[in-house]
Amino acid sequence: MSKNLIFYTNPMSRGRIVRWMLEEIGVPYETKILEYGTTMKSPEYLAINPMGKVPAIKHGDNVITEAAAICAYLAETFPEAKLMPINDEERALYYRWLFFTAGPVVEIFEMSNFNPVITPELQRSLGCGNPQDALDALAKAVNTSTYITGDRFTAADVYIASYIGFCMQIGKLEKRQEFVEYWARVANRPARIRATEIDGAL
Ligand SMILES: N[C@@H](CCC(=O)N[C@@H](CS)C(=O)NCC(=O)O)C(=O)O
Repeated sequence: MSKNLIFYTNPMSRGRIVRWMLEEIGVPYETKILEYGTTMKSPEYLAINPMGKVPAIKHGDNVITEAAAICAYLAETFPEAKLMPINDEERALYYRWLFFTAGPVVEIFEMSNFNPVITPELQRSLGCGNPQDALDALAKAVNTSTYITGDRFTAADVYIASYIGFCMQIGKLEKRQEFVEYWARVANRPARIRATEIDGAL
C-alpha cells in the first residue's frame, strides 16, 4: 500500500518549488495550508518542523524539510518520474549545482535584503565567496547544456530554475541572457503551469 503524502505549505512561499516538484512526480498528495505567524508556529506544526517554516512534507512517518532536500527525496522515492540522475556524469552535475544553489546562491539572495558590505576578508568565510563570481558560475552552469545535468530535466532543475525565475521576477537577479534562456526552457512545462495555477488560486 502506498504511504500518505502530506504537503505543508503556504502559497506565498518556497512551497511553490515543492508544489512544482509534486506536480512533476504526479502522485496524489494532500495539501495543508499554514498561515504565517499562527498555524506555522502551532505546537502541532512545530512537532513536524521545529523551525515553524514551510515547505515540509510527510511521507508515511518520514518528515522532510528544506525545499532542496524535498525535491531530491521525491525524485529518489518516485523513480518512475525519471527526475533523478542516471549516471555518474549526471549525478556529479546534479548534486553539485543543487547544493550550490541551496547554499551559496540562496545566501546571496538573502543577503541582498540587508545590503552587507562584503569585503575580501568576508568573502573567504562566506560560502558564496564573491557574489558576482558565484552568479557567473551559475550562469555558466545553466548555459552549458539544455538542463543542469545535460539533456535530461531533473529535480535539480525544478529547484534551480525556481530560484532563477522568481529572483528575476522580483528584480533580485539580473536578467542575463543565460538565466532568461534557461528559465524559458523550463517555464512552460505542464507541471509548472499546473503548480502555478493551483498556488495562484490559493
Ligand atoms: N531553508 C528553508 C527555508 C524555508 C523558509 O524560510 N520558509 C519561509 C517561507 S519562504 C517561512 O516558512 N517563513 C515563516 C517563518 O519563518 O515564520 C527551505 O529552503 O525550505
